[in-house]
Amino acid sequence: MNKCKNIIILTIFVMSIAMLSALHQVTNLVESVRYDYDTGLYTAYFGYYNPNSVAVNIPLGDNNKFVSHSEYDYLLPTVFNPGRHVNTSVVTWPGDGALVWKLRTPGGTPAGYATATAAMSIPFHDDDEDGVINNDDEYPQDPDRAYIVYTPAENQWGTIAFEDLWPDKGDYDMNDMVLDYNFQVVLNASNQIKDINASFKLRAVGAARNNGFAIEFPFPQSNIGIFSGQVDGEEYDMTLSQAGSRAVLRIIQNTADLGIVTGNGIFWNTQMSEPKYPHKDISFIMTLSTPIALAALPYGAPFNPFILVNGEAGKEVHLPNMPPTANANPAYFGTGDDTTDLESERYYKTVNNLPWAIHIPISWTYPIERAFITHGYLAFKPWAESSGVSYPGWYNLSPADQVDLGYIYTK
Ligand SMILES: [Ca+2]
Ligand SMILES: [Ca+2]
Ligand SMILES: [Ca+2]
Ligand SMILES: [Ca+2]
Repeated sequence: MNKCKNIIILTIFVMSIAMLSALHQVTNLVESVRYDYDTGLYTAYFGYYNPNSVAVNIPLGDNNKFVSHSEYDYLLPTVFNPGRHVNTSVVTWPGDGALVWKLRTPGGTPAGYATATAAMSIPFHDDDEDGVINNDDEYPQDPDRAYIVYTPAENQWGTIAFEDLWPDKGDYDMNDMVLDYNFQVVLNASNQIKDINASFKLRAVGAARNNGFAIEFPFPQSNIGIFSGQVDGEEYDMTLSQAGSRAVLRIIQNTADLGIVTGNGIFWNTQMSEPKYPHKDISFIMTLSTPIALAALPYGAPFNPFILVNGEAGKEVHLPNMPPTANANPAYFGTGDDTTDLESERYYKTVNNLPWAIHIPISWTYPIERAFITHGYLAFKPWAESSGVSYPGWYNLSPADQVDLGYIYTK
């Protein structure tokens, strides 16, 4: 019995060694250093890249510390999630010597320390010589990057919500897929897009159908140099493809793929009587091989998002006034309640201009299952019918007389 136990322990020990030796070193880096003229203090932004598919724990101490500045050690991460993470430590210091962060992954290859050094940046110098002075440059050490444009704004979420019964209005509850988003578009000194990074929170799936979610970008797939996607901190296989001259990124293959089960009258985060599940964190990073001028694009962030109804490749539902991709099946256009007409560039609206998808610059409180959006948000219909002229703030929970909370998911 004891021998058997020893063998098991030995096996586990050998497996642990094998797993450890397969670990790659987590690398740390300085994203930027800023100088504040008012306070005379410097602020360093650190990040890291964990190339492993698992999170790596590195406690503070010899393997994870600032050299000669241990007073800031508490700001360092100790859990390193897979993938690239930016601005994970923000340290403001008086410039009494460089901040040097040393990091060693136990058992990681290559062995030894990874080092990230934040030197005092002279604010009006242009260290990377990209034409943007250090203090205006979000990436003062990177000549390929200078600015970040956030949509809807830094540290703010917007919402995209879909109705999947298109081309019919159906129950028009606009909660069949609800995602919050924040886009970070990184520009070089010439205002050309270098990276497109995005974060999403999948908040609701009020659909019996198993829908997919994708975004079309106004440039070809061949211009995407680096790409990776994640769901809940794990690598997730998002597929890139080409539709006509544009790239399509399938972010969610289908909602069942994310472990979301609906049906038999039960939906995901749209019924007040059912449990509320934590949202799914979804993100991607994309780097373009050849930067393209932001001003030359037909549309910017959040670009051209759409759902694929029941995962059907050609059955796309886009925001109003946004075109279908070249892969959409035109047989649906102009059927049911839809009045899409490609020739006159009229897309995804009813005859009264009601849409099947909406884009809102805040994290929106959406309707409950099978409640018409027009019943929950009384100003929605006149807003849509006026093509956005009347009631531009229709999506807010105030004033109270424009909202019926009995039809809204407030859980
Ligand atoms: Ca610069
Ligand atoms: Ca730069
Ligand atoms: Ca619906
Ligand atoms: Ca629904």
